[in-house]
This record gives sequence, structure tokens and C-alpha cells, in this order.
Amino acid sequence: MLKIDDIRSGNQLAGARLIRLIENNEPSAIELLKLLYPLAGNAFMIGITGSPGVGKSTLIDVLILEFRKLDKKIAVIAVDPTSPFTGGAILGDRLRMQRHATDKSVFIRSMASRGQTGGLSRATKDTAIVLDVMGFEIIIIETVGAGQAQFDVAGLAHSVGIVCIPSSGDGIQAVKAGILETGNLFIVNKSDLPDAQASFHDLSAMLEMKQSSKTGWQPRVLKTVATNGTGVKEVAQTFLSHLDAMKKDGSFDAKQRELERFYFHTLLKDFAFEKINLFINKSPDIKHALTDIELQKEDPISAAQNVINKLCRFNN
Ligand SMILES: Nc1nc2c(ncn2[C@@H]2O[C@H](COP(=O)(O)OP(=O)(O)O)[C@@H](O)[C@H]2O)c(=O)[nH]1
Ligand SMILES: [Mg+2]
Repeated sequence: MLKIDDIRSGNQLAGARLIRLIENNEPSAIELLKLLYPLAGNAFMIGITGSPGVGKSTLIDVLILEFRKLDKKIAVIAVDPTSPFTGGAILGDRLRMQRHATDKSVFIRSMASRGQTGGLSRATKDTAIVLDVMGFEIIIIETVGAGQAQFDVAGLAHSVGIVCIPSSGDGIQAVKAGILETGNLFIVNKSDLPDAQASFHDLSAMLEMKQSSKTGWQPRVLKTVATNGTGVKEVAQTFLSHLDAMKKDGSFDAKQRELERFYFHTLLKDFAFEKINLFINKSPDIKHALTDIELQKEDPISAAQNVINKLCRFNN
């Protein structure tokens, strides 16, 4: 039986067990989370996002070392929604970060897509709550892509770093308009490759044109070579500066409320999805509708609309 105190005291076995229950969407995990939620809210949540292969995991591996030098307890949640058959990718992340395995102040967890539902965002947030209560001061969420509907890391993190790589000619194509809004820190990784300086300037120029941030924080651009650690110390420092700036100008509290609203909406959508699925599997209306569709008495669009409209009226 899992106890709140085991999580509070930072017991890693208990934490890992609870996270496994969360991933399996076990009712017992949900009950524990209700009790844990009021104890969370102390961790600094960092999102690291970017296309596959830009070097996010390599960078995070070195970031862990930098934060450890500052004596921070640090956890990483590696999320990869693009690979439901995750064996390879997840193993890669774990192996890369293997050297931290014996450090009790570091916790690394890969989160596989739960496939059919939109539950990944919720599972990641729930996992972050557990790690927060366990006493991890910094939680990094690694995710592929930014601003995508199925997993919006900006709804989970106080500070978002966008990782890209140098590219020639048309500048930083990978950094699309929506992503510019999301990033607090832009990292041109693989700066050992050609065109790093040009990409750095392109990105800086694009951000300068956009200078309209609500808070006083202006997004920064940094160059790194994650494979040998160059520039990663500055990345760690910049994330901490962003946190400082938010705390000083009051935007941290606003951000915190924004993250809470996002979690609430994630839960609403997830619970609604679960309930509706239950209904769909049981309801005689569905069987009737299916018969009507088969007999071509009704088109599937109208049939689906009718069933859902009836369900919503039913609960009014
Ligand atoms: N040349 C170079 N290669 C890098 C750098 N950072 C990472 N890589 C390599 O890029 C590949 C993908 O790295 P990975 O961290 O798995 O990327 P992720 O998919 O974004 O997590 C690996 O082969 C890394 O060794 C860098 O700064 N320079
Ligand atoms: Mg990775």
C-alpha cells in the first residue's frame, strides 16, 4: 500500500510505483493525487522541445550536471508522443542519461504514449506532481515539437526552451511563428556544424521583431554543442534567470494559475472522454444508430450528432 509519507520523504521506489499506477490510469493513483496536489507547487518546471534528433536528450544530460553543480534535485520526464512503439527511442533516452543512475538527487522517467486517449498530457502532469512532492526542485519535460494540439508543453512548464539546429539558406525554417511565441529561450544546438552563427543571428533578428512579450522577459538565444557541453552552463543559468525575473515582476503567480487552469481543462477533457467512451460501449442508442447506418436509414454524421446531443441533454 502506497503512503503519502513515502512520497513526501522522496522514496524513489514508492515514487516509481505511483508513476506506474498513473500511467495505467489506476483509480488508486487518482485518489492519492488528490491528496498530493495541495503539497505540490514548489518545483520549477522546464519544457525542452524541438524536432527529433536536434539533440534534446544529449543537452538535458549535460543540463542535469549543471543543475547538480548548483545542488538542485532534478527530475526529467521524457515524453515522445510520436512513437507509440517506443522501445527504441525510450531506451535511447535512458541509455544516454545512464551516468546519473546512481545519483539519488536525479530521477529520469520516460513516458510512453497511452495511444488512444489524450491522456499523455495528464499523465505527464500527474507524474510531475509526484516528483514535485518528492522534493525535486527542477523538473524538465522533454517533448517532440511545440505548440501541437496533442501535447502542449507550454501548458505544463513555467519556462520553455526550444532547441533547433543550424540551417543554411532560408534561416531557421523549423522555428515557425507559433513556436516563437512559446519559447522563453532558444537554443541553437550542434553549433559545431556550419551556419551556426548565421542561424543565431536570424533567430535573434526574428525575436527582436517580435518584442511584445507581456512580461519584461525578452526571449534569449544561445548556442550550444551538447556533445561536449559547450554553452550548456549558460542554458542552465538562463532558465534560472527567467525564473528569477518572473518572481520579481509578479508574472510567476500568473503563470502558475495559467498552468492550473490548463491542468483543470486537461482533466475535464480526459474525464469527459472516459465517460463518453463508457457510454458508447454500453448505450442501446449506439446499437440502434449502427443498425440505422447499416440499413442506410441514416448517414453516420447525423447519427453521431444525434447520439452525442442526446447524451448531453440527458446530463443537463
Ligand atoms: N554534431 C553534434 N551532434 C550532436 C550535438 N548534440 C547532439 N548531437 C547528436 O545528435 C543525435 C541526436 O541526439 P538526441 O539527443 O538523441 O536528440 P533528440 O532526439 O532531440 O533527443 C545524437 O547522435 C547526438 O550525439 C551537437 O551539439 N553537435
Ligand atoms: Mg530525445
